[in-house]
Amino acid sequence: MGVMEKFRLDGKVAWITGASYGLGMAYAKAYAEAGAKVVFNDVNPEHFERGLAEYKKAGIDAYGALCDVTKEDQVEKFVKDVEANVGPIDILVNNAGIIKRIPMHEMGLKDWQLVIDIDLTGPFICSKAVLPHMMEQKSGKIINACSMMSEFGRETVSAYAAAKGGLKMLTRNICSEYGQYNIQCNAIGPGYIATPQTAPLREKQADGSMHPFDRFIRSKTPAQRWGHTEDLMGLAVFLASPASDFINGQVVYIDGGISAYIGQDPSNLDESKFAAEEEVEGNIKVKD
Ligand code: NAP
Ligand code: GCO
Repeated sequence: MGVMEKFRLDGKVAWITGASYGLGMAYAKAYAEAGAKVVFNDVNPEHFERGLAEYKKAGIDAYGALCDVTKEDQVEKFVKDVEANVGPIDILVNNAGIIKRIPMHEMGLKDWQLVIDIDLTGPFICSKAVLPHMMEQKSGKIINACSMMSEFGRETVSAYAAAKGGLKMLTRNICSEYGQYNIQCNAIGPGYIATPQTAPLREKQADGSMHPFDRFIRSKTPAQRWGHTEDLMGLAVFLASPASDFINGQVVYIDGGISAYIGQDPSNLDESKFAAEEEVEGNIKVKD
């Protein structure tokens, strides 16, 4: 097999959880371009329908259904349904995730539990559902959505950091337990990417100036910009493809250099440099 062919996903069935928009949809579009049949789920019917329409518009024949990743019965039913209508799942991306930005001493147990359920227990439930087939066919790829918060803490995101730190270890454990079946489990660790999840951190202030967190992130990032969903597509394909068959249990950070850099004084940033870029990102800045 030629080296470029090793990046192809022809004939593979790729399930991306929570892929009606955002990073999940970017992964799904990349997989479709690489030859895979795309399968996705979501919980919000309106977002799901809009996602389905967007795939159709992009010329992608995606198969989807409503399914909550925290509900084992729904996930099992979804996987059976996919196996019957599309085929067994070769690639799983545990993408669905939420964040609650609440100081820990004010966070209710319900919010804590919801984040842990979706961001950590969801990947356990979905991985468990696809592993038997992957073990039987002696191949499979599981890709988890880690984060800067798999390594670093920050104010207000205790549950998210606990879940994403746990997900890093679940990644290593799936690798340890199922590597013998030629199953690779790795994680993508995105830095700060412009999606609806991070839109509140980039919103302009009432006086038109940059959000302080936007300034903070750019000053922490050598590239001085937020990531775009397209920045993650290459890695997502690589980790799903035969080109990464001997990479297992790794979190690959894709963060414009944040995790290598101590950062600079935010007041040194030249805000006018970013004005044009804001317009490009405008369409994904606000979650409806
Ligand atoms: P996003 O824009 O908020 O999208 C998250 C998706 O997950 C949505 O489609 C959402 O559906 C779905 N979802 C939420 N709860 C679900 C559930 N119980 N069952 C099924 N689907 C569910 O997030 P994103 O920015 O694309 O991020 C995707 C993943 O990457 C997340 O795990 C996130 O933590 C991680 N990540 C993101 C960044 C970043 O900077 N954006 C950085 C590092 C890691 P509905 O909205 O329809 O409910
Ligand atoms: C936050 C952000 C992050 C990012 C991402 C960083 O409030 O700090 O939402 O957690 O989304 O996970 O890698």
